[in-house]
Amino acid sequence: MTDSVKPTWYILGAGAIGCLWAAYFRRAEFPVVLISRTPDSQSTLTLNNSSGRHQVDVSFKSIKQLDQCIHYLMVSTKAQQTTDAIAEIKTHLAPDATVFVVQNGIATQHLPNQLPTQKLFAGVTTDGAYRTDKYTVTHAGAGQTLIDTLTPDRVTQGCTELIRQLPQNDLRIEYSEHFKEQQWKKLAMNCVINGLTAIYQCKNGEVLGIARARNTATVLCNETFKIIDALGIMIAKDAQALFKDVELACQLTADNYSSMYQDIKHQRPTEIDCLNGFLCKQAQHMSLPCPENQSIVDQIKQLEQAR
Ligand code: KPL
Repeated sequence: MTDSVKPTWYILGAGAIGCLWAAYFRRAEFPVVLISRTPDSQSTLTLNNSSGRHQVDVSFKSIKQLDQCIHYLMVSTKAQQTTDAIAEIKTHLAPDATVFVVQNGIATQHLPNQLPTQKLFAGVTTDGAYRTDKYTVTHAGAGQTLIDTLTPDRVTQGCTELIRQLPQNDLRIEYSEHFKEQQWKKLAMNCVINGLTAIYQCKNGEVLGIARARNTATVLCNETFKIIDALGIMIAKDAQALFKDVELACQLTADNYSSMYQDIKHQRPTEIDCLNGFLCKQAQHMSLPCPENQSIVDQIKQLEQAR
């Protein structure tokens, strides 16, 4: 493929991150199809970011409406939906398609078996984004997206070949040599920020200013660090360093509403089982106590049920 020919990216999961990337793909002149659950006649997305308000044209399609073979697929569904979403779209994928999964949580290990011939990449992002309606997304915190391949045996130039096909002008996208550690560190940060912002119903930049939330964040960092450390994964020097990482993420995405806050607000299922719930399971396997993360799970489940 020559540099001037930009591939069409299909995006499965039209939430905040899916819409954000769709808008940036379009600004970088890639054709984009956003795959949504139901057929949609809409063809524009509005993006609000630090440089203003931008309208981009995007094609919306349901899986049933897909009539072309997909060569480039980004998956930005909720962590718990990824396996089912990929199963649904699998027959539309070219055997050598590039599939790029950007999600919270750790559950990407099984994907090479689910898609045995495609080139798979995973990403973790600290970009903060929220939608004010289905077609309007705000980029509320400029973070970074770290990527790595999940199938090194199926790609020739590792992540460079993927990065060339991504919107690099507006987003910071980098290959990470220590991707596994980054994925776990992001999980740890999500275990602290997401639940607390949903419970205290505040923006990321406000949560550590609430005394009780700050105290809970400190004990959550201690517990989370111990569990991940016991798994032999080095995400930070110590629990204090993890707290500093959380603090920085909150500052960088100060104006953002975390994905869990948004899920509770819009009465959608949250990712709690793939975040704090997942961490509690790891702790149980090692017979380690996990009361702080369990308490976040319980409080979020209560909020989900209160719908
Ligand atoms: O990953 C996020 C999320 O909301 O899920 C952060 C980085 C905390 C941004 O809000």
